[in-house]
Amino acid sequence: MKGLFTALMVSYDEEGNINEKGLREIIRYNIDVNRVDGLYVNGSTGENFMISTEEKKEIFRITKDEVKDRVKLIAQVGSVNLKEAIELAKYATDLGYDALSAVTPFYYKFDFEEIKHYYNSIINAVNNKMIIYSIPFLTGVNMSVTQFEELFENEKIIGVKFTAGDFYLLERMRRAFPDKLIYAGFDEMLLSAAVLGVDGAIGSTFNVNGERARQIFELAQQGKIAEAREIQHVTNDLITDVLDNGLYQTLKEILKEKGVDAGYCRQPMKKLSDEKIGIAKSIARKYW
Ligand code: NGF
Repeated sequence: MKGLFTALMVSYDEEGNINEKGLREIIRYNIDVNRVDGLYVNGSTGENFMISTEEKKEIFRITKDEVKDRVKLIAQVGSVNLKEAIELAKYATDLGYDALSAVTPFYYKFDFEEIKHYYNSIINAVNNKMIIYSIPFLTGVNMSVTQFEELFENEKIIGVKFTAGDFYLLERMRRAFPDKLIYAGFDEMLLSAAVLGVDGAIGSTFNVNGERARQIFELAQQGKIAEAREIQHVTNDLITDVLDNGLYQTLKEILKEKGVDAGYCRQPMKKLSDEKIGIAKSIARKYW
């Protein structure tokens, strides 16, 4: 389960329906061109928090059907509706997903006992493994090393997707949990996280920039930091341009430039203006 996982984009049509053909094209592009080790399905990048339970299941089903066993699959099943999370965990496990992940429960200010109950309830309901999805800047949930340790007491909880810029905490986690899987979540900080010894990374921009991400990660592992830094610089020029223009919409436009039917984002995310579509096309020309 180590390596680079694309946080999979989903193609939606103009009315917001799942575009199965487009989704399959995105999956194939990630396997054949980006050559990632796996896919992280129904994360933030899949626009998961704006879609229904049935749609989440459909995306899990289509993805597994397209991938078969060619790359590893992680199913993000987290939800503030714990019953939904358990239902999705069972569904993805039955489909044969290699691991589950769940975002820390958000919106309400859940205390740690509630968070622990949430993770144990999901993972103890299935015969599978759990990767905690920690993304404090969106959820407001900040956990300490001691709290992670308490969660990791459940042996089925095998790792964490660490989407934060706190490198002191990341170093402390690496030191404390040498046998747990730690995935870097911010693509713009991949090199720094790789230097600290993460086991892999999960990223939205890998949908288009998987090749550079692999170079950064592997060069860092070989200790070739100066070379890796040059590629991270180019990657971050790209990421800065993408973030300025609208993250997921721009990644989809770049995929379209590469011949992939990546569709539109789900409302309430807005469509790009014609001007911004033009900028996205120029980003695609600039970096490839
Ligand atoms: O998009 C977000 C959240 N984070 C992703 C990544 O952690 C994947 C990251 O790649 C993810 O969270 C998910 O799909 O569940 C960023 O998009 C990237 O570093 C640009 O900031 O906002």
